[in-house]
Amino acid sequence: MEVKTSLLDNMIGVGDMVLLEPLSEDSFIENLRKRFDHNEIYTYIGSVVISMNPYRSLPIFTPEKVEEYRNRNFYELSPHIYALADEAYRSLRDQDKDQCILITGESGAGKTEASKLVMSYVAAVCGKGQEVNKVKEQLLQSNPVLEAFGNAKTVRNDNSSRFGKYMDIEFDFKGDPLGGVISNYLLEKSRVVKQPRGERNFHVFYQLLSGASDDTLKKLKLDRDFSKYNYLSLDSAVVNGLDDAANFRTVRIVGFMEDEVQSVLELVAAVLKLGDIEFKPESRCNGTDESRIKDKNGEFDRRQTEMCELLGIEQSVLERAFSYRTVEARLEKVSTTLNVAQAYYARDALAKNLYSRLFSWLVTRINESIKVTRHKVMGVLDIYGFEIFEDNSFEQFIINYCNEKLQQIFIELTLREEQEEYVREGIEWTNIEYFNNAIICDLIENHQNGILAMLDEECLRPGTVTDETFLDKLNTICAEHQHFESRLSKNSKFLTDHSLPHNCFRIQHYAGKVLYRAEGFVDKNNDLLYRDLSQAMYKANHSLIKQLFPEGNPAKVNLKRPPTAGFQFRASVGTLMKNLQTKNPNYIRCIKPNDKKASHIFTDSLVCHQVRYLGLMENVRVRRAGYAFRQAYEPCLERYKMLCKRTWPHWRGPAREGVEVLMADLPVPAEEFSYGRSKIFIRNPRTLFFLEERRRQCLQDLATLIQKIYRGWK
Ligand code: AD9
Ligand code: MG
Repeated sequence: MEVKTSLLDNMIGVGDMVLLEPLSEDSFIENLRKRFDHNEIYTYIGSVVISMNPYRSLPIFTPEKVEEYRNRNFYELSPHIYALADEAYRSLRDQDKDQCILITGESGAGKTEASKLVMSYVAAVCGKGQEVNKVKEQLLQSNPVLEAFGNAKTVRNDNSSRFGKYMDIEFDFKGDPLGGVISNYLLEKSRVVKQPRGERNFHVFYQLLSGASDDTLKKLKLDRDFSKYNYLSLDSAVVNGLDDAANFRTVRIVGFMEDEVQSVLELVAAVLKLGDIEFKPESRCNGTDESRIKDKNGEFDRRQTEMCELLGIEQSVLERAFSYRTVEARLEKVSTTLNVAQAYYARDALAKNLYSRLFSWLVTRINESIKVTRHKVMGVLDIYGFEIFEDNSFEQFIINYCNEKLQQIFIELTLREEQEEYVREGIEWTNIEYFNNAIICDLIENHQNGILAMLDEECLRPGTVTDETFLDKLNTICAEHQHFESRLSKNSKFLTDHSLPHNCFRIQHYAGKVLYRAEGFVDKNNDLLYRDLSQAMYKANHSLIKQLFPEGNPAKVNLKRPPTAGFQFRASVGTLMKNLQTKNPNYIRCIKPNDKKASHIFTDSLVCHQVRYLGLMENVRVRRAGYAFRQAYEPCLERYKMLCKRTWPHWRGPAREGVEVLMADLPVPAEEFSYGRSKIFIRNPRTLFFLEERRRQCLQDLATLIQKIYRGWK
């Protein structure tokens, strides 16, 4: 492990924050800015990589760069995401340690790009050959497909991930890739039917309409014009710098049959058409209104017919499913008519379910083509980043909960790792104060009185359940929690804010306060699809759609409620965390330099906020608490042996003794360093600077001497 001068170069800032002198929040941010201005977007905190989003393409991801970083030690070259990828890959291959790459940061900070860089680096340096290349292609090709179906333009990010993704890449004993497994987490399906202002639906809809051939569109009975479809927002249908048509051509689903691709596209088209079915009230003789499809034999009817043709569903079956709701209780079946609002609700619920089930099916299907028996594993986690919008709903609550969990695992693992290294090396450990967000995770996920548990309790309670009753429950139970705020929590000795809107609650997350509107929580958590609709879908003469709605099979009468959305999410996040804890973690902490999606702009306040909530200062402090710097004995002796006559030019003996002789010869106080089992630990960065400065002088003296001798000879 060699300390390159680039780590200490003052012009471009220090490459490792652990070596920053003096250390303060200001100097930390100044260092990031200095480096950002010099296109140095990566900086270390020990082995953690901070990545600043440059918002433009930099020439630092070339095949030559890959070669430069290949098989080199972490600190040998200037900080780069490739150094982390290489380190993780080599310890997987050579030391048999399963790895995971944890990428965090807020929306638009560069997580997805970072995950792709790691994957492409690993693909470039691992084995070659026809079979291996095929596996690599399949693994890399899953990205554009999942991004087309799972990403969308939001106000924060033109390519925002609206689902969480964890991919295990599996390797054989030689370090050649064999395949992988992808897990997906809760797709934000509400986007299918409605998008916030300035945002779009999922990319695939726009890609299909602008990129598919005329022939394909004709088969799917689709029109190129976005404005024809209710589900596609118009105010931001075209995104600068995003070429939907070109992207559609890159979305090849490797390993899929021709007819499977056709089925997938049919379902995408069906969702669009579903959005265009409209309803009108029809008065019944008993004075109630019943919903009917608008404009019988006209335009809306035509769209419904086309949709039924695409999916092989009889029109009368679908019509009935949009007009009635059957509730089955034991042996009885009761049918009630739907009013117009309920029919729209049913239509949107069907569209959301259709799309999200199609998405999960895609992941399962991709997994089938890349799955193998596990050997060594490298996991790459790329989830949706922390989100604070003006209007935050159930989706943001879930996304932010997931980020809370990741922050928690970061805290646990970095501290644990640090502690373990000290124990391993036989060095005394001193405790560090830090903010532990376990308390916020508990507020959300506690099985008895966490917010998710209360939401589930409300959803399962008989009687009238509304978002207000849910909020009331939160107000009574969470009022005593120091990270929960509401207007009505009367007895709270903590956070009571009477200016809060009455239908909201606020959580003080590790990354900032977020105001959530309770509206829609109950409905989204319930995620109900009327049984009539799933049965109608099951009756379709279309094998893919039949597969997506197994509960519609009349032979399978299951009166048990499906688990709620929140319950499923909590369970899958729990499994993910357990999985991550068994692996050796590698961290990439992404930072967004500005809110304008622009290059060259570094907004101090925005960066400062992220540095704070990502706990980066604490991270540096933990790293420096005992000893700021550590280095294995061999490379340390190699680098500094010229500073002592007894070790220069060769030391014949164990490296550790050489380092001890060397340090004893230098004017460095003994309390400044400690000898571990395999490494020397240096307490203060200044000591390292001193060693470096001495070394530089030595080299200079040596060069002068050589010149003199050379001149003498001449
Ligand atoms: V979200 O939580 O999914 O909304 P991410 O994933 O953190 O978010 P993403 O990786 O999608 O953000 O990056 C946002 C945009 O920043 C990209 O579309 C690129 O235009 C830009 N970006 C990010 N990283 C890089 C990079 N290393 N080089 C160039 C980058 N541009
Ligand atoms: Mg992303």
